[in-house]
Amino acid sequence: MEITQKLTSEEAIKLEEKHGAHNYYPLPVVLSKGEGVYVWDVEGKKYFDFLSAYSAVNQGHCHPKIVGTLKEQAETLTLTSRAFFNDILGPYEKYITEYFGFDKVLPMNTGAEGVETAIKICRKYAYEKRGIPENQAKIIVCDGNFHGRTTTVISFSNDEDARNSFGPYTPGFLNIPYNDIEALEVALEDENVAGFLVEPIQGEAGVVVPDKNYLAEAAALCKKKGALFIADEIQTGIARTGGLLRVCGDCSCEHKCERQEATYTRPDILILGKALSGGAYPVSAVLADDEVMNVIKPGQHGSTFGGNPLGCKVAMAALEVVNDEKLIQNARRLGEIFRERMNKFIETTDTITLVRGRGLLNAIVINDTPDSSTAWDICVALKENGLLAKPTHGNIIRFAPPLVMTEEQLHECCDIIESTIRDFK
Ligand code: IF1
Repeated sequence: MEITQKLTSEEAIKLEEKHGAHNYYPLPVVLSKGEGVYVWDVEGKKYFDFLSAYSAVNQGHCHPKIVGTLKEQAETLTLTSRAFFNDILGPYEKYITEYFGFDKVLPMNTGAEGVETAIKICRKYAYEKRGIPENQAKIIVCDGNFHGRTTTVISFSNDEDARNSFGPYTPGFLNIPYNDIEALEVALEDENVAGFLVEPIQGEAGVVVPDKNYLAEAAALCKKKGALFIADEIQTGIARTGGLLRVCGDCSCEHKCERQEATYTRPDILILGKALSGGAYPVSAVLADDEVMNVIKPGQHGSTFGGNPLGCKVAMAALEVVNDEKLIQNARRLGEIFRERMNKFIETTDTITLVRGRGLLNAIVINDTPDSSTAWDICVALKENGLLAKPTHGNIIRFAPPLVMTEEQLHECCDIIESTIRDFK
């Protein structure tokens, strides 16, 4: 395999240091190529990718079907804006709404834009359909949430780094503890509550999986009060957690998922992003039924790039890959193997205390304080041993490989993780 060595890692890092805003603290590895579950650095060293660009490359790096579609459409038509119709948007809208079982879709680009869109729809629905007085709508959100980085979205974050010194903040949000159904019930007593925005598994918080019936009960409570249940499946959706969506829960409706007749806790508004394009292009989407989506009229929301033919074509290919390669079933099966192996390993080591997750969205908790550097140091050691992962919240390491991984590769990765941790320090 030919690797073009234009820059050394050190040179690339220096360029970013000098010319880029310092808004990230990356692991010191410079990648220049990806294929399936693998990425290569500029020196040609090969790694297993256990981050998958925060679950955007569920279909694997540079998937040939997705890249092929991208190339073909890029040579045909990329962007028209929504001032004109294009011949891909309509077929895409039909495809994605049938795929997820909603009447309508509103296409956007990034996850945060999807969340903003959902918030706007929810507020407008509250004023126009539920008689909540203008400017009084409140949306319930959870402590520990991560929904993106816009000024409105960080207004209801508890992450000091993400929030501090970016005020004044957008009002209209009510924070409650995650996975606390009583707290939701109390919060919903407020007459002006328009909706409940929730991650079905909290990613940034460290892959926090709620109790079995939490999402179903939350959806039922919202329905009773007329509040909209808004699921942010930007990270958990598109097969990552062993269901088409995480709100599919732990049911065993795999055959239904395959037929796209999901019998899941149905959100009133569903937000998708990341793997909707397989990581090839920024594509996000907000789905809802007519009753809700029809509150948006011409001129009230949009985006230059949202619904562009290139993104739409790529998204259709990316969703087809999920079916073609049975990624839901693979994520579920490999996830069980991963947690089983880690649970066995935990019995033999003091370095990790817990493994948790669903499908191939998992995390291990390191036996040290959140302000220690142990998790970071383990990730650096993992990198040396050919596996890339990133710590979250100090002492937690998230493991989220592409869903195209084979069982054999997963065992090889577990071997690397176990030996790295065993040999650590
Ligand atoms: C960064 C975390 C992951 C998300 C959910 C919306 C968005 C995200 C549930 C916004 C984005 C990313 C963004 C990335 C870090 C990352 C992340 F660690 F911060 F929490 F994945 F776990 N809803 N998550 O997870 O989507 O606008 O970025 O397309 O550095 O901000 P976006």
